[in-house]
Amino acid sequence: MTQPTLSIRGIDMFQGYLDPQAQVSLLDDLRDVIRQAPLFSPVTPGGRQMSVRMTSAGRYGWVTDSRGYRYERRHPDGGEWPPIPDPVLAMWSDLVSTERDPDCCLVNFYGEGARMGLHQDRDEADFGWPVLSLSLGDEGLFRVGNTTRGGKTESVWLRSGDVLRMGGEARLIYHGIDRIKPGSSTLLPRGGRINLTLRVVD
Ligand code: MD6
Ligand code: FE
Repeated sequence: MTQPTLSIRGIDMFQGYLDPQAQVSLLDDLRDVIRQAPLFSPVTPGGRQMSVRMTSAGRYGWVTDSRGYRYERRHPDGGEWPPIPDPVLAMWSDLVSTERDPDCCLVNFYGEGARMGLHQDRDEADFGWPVLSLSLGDEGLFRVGNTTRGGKTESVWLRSGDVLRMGGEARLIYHGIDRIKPGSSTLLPRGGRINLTLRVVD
């Protein structure tokens, strides 16, 4: 069992979980995913365009539009979501469970200026399963709050190759990305940050 390098408010961090070579290799797999299921700019139910662009792999993809936040079996363009890359499934087996695979691998892309407001991950049927996330590319400032809105928060920089596991009491903690640090990684030739989040949906 891999042990966390740091824990903040019950969220386990595995810093440097993926070495640079594994990151480059996974990036190739992600290019295939994005070729099959192009990144799109989601709009919140309230009508705001998100600054992050996204797509998914797996049985389900996470989407948002005027009809709400939800999981869908197909990409907004009508195509099927591609399979979750093997190295991502291996990470899940190591850090979460060998009992079942995740249903969804959400791919978030942050260009310069992109951010993600404080939110809970609560569109899944069973909060007994943790959410696992991997950061690639430029550093992102991750803010961690509480299981209810408001209160004090703490922040930590997520670097390329870092993994977070949000389970147990921490499963419904509010969290978000305040900003990225452009130029802090050379992994992506044109810069930016990619975050993968793995979830059991139903
Ligand atoms: C991000 N992450 O790192 C956004 N959610 O870009 C998340 O929203 C997230 O890192 C659930 C569990 C872990 C996460
Ligand atoms: Fe989240």
